[in-house]
Amino acid sequence: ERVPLSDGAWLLRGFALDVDAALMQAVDAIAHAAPFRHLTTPGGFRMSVAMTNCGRMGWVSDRRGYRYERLDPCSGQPWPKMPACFVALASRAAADAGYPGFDPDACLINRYVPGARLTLHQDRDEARLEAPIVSVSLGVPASFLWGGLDRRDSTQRHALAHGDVVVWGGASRMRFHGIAPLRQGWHPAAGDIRINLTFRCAG
Ligand code: MD5
Ligand code: FE
Repeated sequence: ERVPLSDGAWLLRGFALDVDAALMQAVDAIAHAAPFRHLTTPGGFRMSVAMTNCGRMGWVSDRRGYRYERLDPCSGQPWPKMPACFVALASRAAADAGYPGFDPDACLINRYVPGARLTLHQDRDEARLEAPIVSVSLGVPASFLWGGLDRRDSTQRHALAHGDVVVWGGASRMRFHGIAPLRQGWHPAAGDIRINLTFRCAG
């Protein structure tokens, strides 16, 4: 099912369900090489969401700011390679939403435990803001907060369930968004956590 969310954004409900086991297995392999960690914001707060990356570039945050880095600061090594099943799914989803030729160089992987949240923000650290972001939800469902182009704009909520894919392009690319504190839940493939993959053209 393909639901238009607004100007350039599409919810592809259940789009990743046929490859969920491969995605989860790949996340485990990536986390083995580049463990999930709680980054610090420039303001000095520890993020409740744990993060890692794969691909040529990875998103990091510390006291110096937000940015993309070619090397994992924890290991000094390049981020793990983006698995073929990740690239295939992301480009298939983008094409389905009207963005053919999507070729992401970064995949940020977010891990939410119960209570973890992502406060309202914009994704603006990518070099190519004209490219969409593709996000894949796995595990426990989340309540996605969707605002406007100004932080003070009112927010809508959308439930994002296991296997849902959202393609954020066009005018929606720069909208403020966040994730409400994760509710206690259980998913057979993931346990009590939620995983979100976001594919970006960062470099
Ligand atoms: C998540 N992650 O569920 C969300 C999904 C992040 C992040 O926000 O930065 O890691 S990505 C949602 C997104 C991306 C780009 C634009 C918009 C939403 N939007 O216009 O609402 O962990
Ligand atoms: Fe974001």
